[in-house]
Amino acid sequence: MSQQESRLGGHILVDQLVAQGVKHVFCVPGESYLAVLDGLHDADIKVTVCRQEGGAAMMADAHGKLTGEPGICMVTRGPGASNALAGVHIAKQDSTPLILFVGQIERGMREREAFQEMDYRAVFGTQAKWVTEIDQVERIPELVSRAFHIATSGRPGPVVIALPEDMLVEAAKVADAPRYEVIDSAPTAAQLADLEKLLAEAKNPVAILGGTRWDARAVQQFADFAQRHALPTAVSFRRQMLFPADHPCFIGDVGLGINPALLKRVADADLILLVGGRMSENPSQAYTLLDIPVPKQKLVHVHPDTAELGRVYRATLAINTSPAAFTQALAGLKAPAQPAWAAGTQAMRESYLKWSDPGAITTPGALQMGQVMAYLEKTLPADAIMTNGAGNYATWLHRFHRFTRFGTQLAPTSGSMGYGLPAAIAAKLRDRDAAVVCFAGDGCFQMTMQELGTAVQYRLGIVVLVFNNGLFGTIRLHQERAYPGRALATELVNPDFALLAQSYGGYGAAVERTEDFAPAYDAALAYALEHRMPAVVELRYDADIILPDRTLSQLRRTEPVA
Ligand SMILES: Cc1ncc(C[n+]2csc(CCOP(=O)(O)OP(=O)(O)O)c2C)c(N)n1
Ligand SMILES: [Mg+2]
Repeated sequence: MSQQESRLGGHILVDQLVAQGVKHVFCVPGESYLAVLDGLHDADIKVTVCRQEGGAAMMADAHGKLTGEPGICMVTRGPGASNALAGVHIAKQDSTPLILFVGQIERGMREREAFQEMDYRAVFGTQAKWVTEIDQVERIPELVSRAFHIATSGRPGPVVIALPEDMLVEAAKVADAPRYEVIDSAPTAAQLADLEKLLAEAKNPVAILGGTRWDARAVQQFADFAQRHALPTAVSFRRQMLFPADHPCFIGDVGLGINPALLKRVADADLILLVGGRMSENPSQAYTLLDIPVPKQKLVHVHPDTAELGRVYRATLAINTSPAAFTQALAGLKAPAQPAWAAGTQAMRESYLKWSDPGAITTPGALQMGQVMAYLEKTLPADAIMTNGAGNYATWLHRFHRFTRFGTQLAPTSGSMGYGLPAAIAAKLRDRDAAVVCFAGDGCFQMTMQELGTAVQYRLGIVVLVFNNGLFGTIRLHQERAYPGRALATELVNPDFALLAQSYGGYGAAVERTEDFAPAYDAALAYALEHRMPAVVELRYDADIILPDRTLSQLRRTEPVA
């Protein structure tokens, strides 16, 4: 649009999105931002109308995770913004670039508690990297450009922009801002020399990969580096896609339910190379794995945000750069001819292979979860995108699925229930040829299952596996551990999920026995592909199954911890 022409605020805003490279917006409409919707009417931007703002914001987060570009979400004021907070919190904890646009009351009504009025700076102030309200229509290009830079640079995260309704219908003559550029830095030659020296002196190093600002090339470059150094490499909680599980140096994930041998391996290391991650509560095993503030292991911490370096752990060597820039510099590092730790890497690798073998798992009841996972592992294509929310069911995915490619995992490190379905929708909208499989607990699924309507509306052939144990199982597990026999508020009366899916126009089947899983899953997948409609397979399994290696009743018999 020519900068000589006068444009409506809502149209200027949409033109900025186009100028910043936005191709997709996730929204729930509201009367507060009609002028923006009007701008989107003629723009070259796909608009996905969602059923609830929490789902919309989660889709935007998933889009941000897959592309590295800010996911865009638009919601109305008060109630819409409140629902969207669920996704903003995920984007913060997951370091995902996301921009949430919120309709706002007219400027002249502020401070009267007008209809659905909220102070967005106060409401989102602790969750977003930046919250602003655009008061002058002429400043839309400046502030939107800034939002893209903030969301993507350093440690990526969410930005919230409130849009007063009357500002959006004012007109102005302003120029569009050019497309944003992600700000990066590179490790210095001195830092690389220090790293080379630390590696040369190490007897028992380990790498842990986490965070964002990775891409497929960075993953490959680190994998090559690990190979040259025979460096045992783990990934952080729910960051499995950062290192190929079929690589001889991959030794597992440092998260919840960690392989005890891996825990020991990290604790015993003399050098930890932490790339992109923060070693927050879950990977650090509730801040017990590394000493605070000075770990006994030498720590090389690579992170794109200076505020994260030295925040909890005092690193031996802190490098302020993105994983993508860091891995690019690794090719120049000299590798020791025959690292002393190579045999240890192989031993840890063997431990991982055993730990992640679903065939070795036996569970109570007629539906063997180990066999379910074994079948999926046999049939899933390497580029299948796997999504999940929160609940013990996710353990099956994260322990037994061998993630081998970047861009195949959408999992909230924030432990947000309800994430799997919206994430699967965002993944499929982006790549309609991709195989997309969502893992959802019965509790988890019911947080956002109304987005099945979105999946049907856009004809998205995703497969959803609903792990139905009739429980908020994770919480029941905690109750049985801490207050044995005193369960409350953790049992669920559920709908027939297969019928529910059918009522939406999708495919639905329920499975109760191991031998029925493969045909039901195959039929669901075939239906999803042929009809381009969501397919739900409900797994009804024994509620005693809570962990791959322990049942609820076993946990109940142990001593209370409280
Ligand atoms: C939005 C949200 N609400 C509550 C919780 C606390 N919580 C964590 S797991 C869980 C139960 C999950 O139940 P389900 O999805 O059925 O999985 P299961 O543990 O039974 O396998 C709850 C309530 C959470 N993590 N996120
Ligand atoms: Mg459950």
